[in-house]
Order: sequence, then structure tokens, then C-alpha cells
Amino acid sequence: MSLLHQARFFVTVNHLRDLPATAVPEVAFAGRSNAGKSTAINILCNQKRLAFSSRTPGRTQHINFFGVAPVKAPDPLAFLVDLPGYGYAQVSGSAKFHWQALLSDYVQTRSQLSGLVLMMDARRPFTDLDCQMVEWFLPTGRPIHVLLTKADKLTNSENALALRETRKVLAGYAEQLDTPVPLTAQLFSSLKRRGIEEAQRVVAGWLSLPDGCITQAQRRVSASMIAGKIKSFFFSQAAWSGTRQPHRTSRPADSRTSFRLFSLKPCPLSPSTVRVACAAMISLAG
Ligand SMILES: Nc1nc2c(ncn2[C@@H]2O[C@H](COP(=O)(O)OP(=O)(O)OP(=O)(O)O)[C@@H](O)[C@H]2O)c(=O)[nH]1
Ligand SMILES: [Mg+2]
Repeated sequence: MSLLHQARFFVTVNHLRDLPATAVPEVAFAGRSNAGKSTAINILCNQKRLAFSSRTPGRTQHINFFGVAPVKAPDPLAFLVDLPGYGYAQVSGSAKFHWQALLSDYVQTRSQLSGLVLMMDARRPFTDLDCQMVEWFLPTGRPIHVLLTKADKLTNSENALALRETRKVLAGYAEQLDTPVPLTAQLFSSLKRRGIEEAQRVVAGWLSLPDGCITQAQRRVSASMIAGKIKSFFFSQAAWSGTRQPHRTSRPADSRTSFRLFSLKPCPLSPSTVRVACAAMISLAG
């Protein structure tokens, strides 16, 4: 299981001065309002209401930090950061200015930011504001991973075209850089659960999280599951070989007094496979 699944709310910030004074890495999710940022954070963290998503654009109005840490760990190992969406027309002039300044200052100056997940609706990628965001962030020399969201709204060929075009634009940006930095893209759909593992791998890699993290409780469940499977395997190899009466009994054979005889077939697993299975059980149980 990914450590991301154990993310929990940490803090909401409305001014740069309130950003957490921590040294752990962060990954921020940026994009137009309604692109699906908050929904994607929930899906990547396998939770329903970690970040607030809404049909109404402009739902996320502050910078929300979610800490990633093993259960009971006192401090987060890393943060996921849900940014307010840009391009929401209904926001008043001064609020729009405030958000824009907050966003641009955050992505340009936050040294803990390891990478930017740029979320764009697959039907209309690279609006002016998306390009603006890329241009703010590129000088930091950190990677960008584009999620082309709501891929469920397009056909396969439309998705393939959108991805190809997006990669072309990113390659254009990469050419302008003196030092190469990964600028990658993928298709994504929270609704159809498409592209989740690929996105998790990128985010976990940027945050230097281990690929998987098995808690003690999960170890016990996994160990008992494996033990159960091995047991049922051996039983499946057992062949019914009849009911026998115990010696020195005159009572008719019934289920209580008779022996049920099973013979085990020879185990078809090689000794080395059995050794590996046992080692896996022992390490899970540990
Ligand atoms: N069809 C479809 N709808 C989606 C998908 N992801 C999100 N949505 C919907 O899009 C709407 C906006 O989602 P949010 O996650 O709140 O978007 P946001 O980018 O956080 O929006 P702001 O907070 O306003 O910046 C919601 O109604 C979601 O249910 C998806 O993959 N497919
Ligand atoms: Mg949001």
C-alpha cells in the first residue's frame, strides 16, 4: 500500500508568511479551477473527503497542506499541496489578484517544492493561464508532470491526440532550458480510475517515499492470507481415499467413529519455491 493512502489534513494557508516552516518535500497540484485537482488528491490518497472537491468552480480558495506519514508518526515525511484553481471568472478583482500573487509566489519561491503536478482538462490543455503557471515554475529547475484530467470525456483517439500534443508542447519548453528537467504527461480520470498508479509513482518518487509501505496490521493480514492459501493448496492436493472403521469397534461406521482417510499427493512445488514462499511468510509476519 502506498504511504499516500495515509495522508491527512495538516494546515490551510492564505498568506505566504503562514506556510509551514518544515523542511520536508512537497508536491503541489496546480491547474484551472474545476480541473479536478482536489478530486485527484482524494483518489491518489484513496480517500473520499481528504480534499474538498465540488461541481462549483472556485471550491478550493486557500492552499491546503496534507501531511504524508505512517500511522502514529508524529511528523509528516512529506506534503501534498492542493492549490486554489486559477481562471475562475466569478472571483472579484482584489481576490483574484490575491490568489494570483499567492500562487505565483508559492510556486516560484517555495524551496521545499520538489515538483508540480499540473492538471489540465484533456479537452482544453495549455490555456494561457496554464502556460503562465509553467513559465513561473520552469526557472526553479524542478520537474512538471501533467495530468490530462477527465479523460473519460474523450474517445481513445481524442485522448491519444491530446497526449501527443501535450508532449509536443512540453518538449518545446524543454528545448528552452539550459539544464534538462523532466517534463512529462499522462492521461488521467478520477471517475474511471485511470492513470492512478502512474501518477502515484511520480508523486511518491518526487517525495522520496518508498513505493509501498506495509503496516503491522497489514503484515498480519497478509501473513494469515498466505498461510490460508498454502493450507488450502495442500488440502486441494489431498485425495479422498475412503472411510475406515477404527479397530475393535462394533458400531456401524458414522461420522463420529470412523476415520476419514486422505492421502496427500506429492507436492508439485520445487523445494526452492517452497523455501521462497516460507521466507515471504516469515518476513511478512515479522
Ligand atoms: N468526468 C469527470 N469529472 C471529474 C473528474 N475529476 C473531477 N471531476 C469533477 O469535476 C468537478 C471539479 O472537481 P474538483 O476536484 O473540485 O476541481 P478543482 O480543480 O479542485 O477545482 P477548484 O477547487 O475550484 O480549483 C467535480 O464536479 C468533480 O466531480 C474526472 O476524472 N472525470
Ligand atoms: Mg479544489
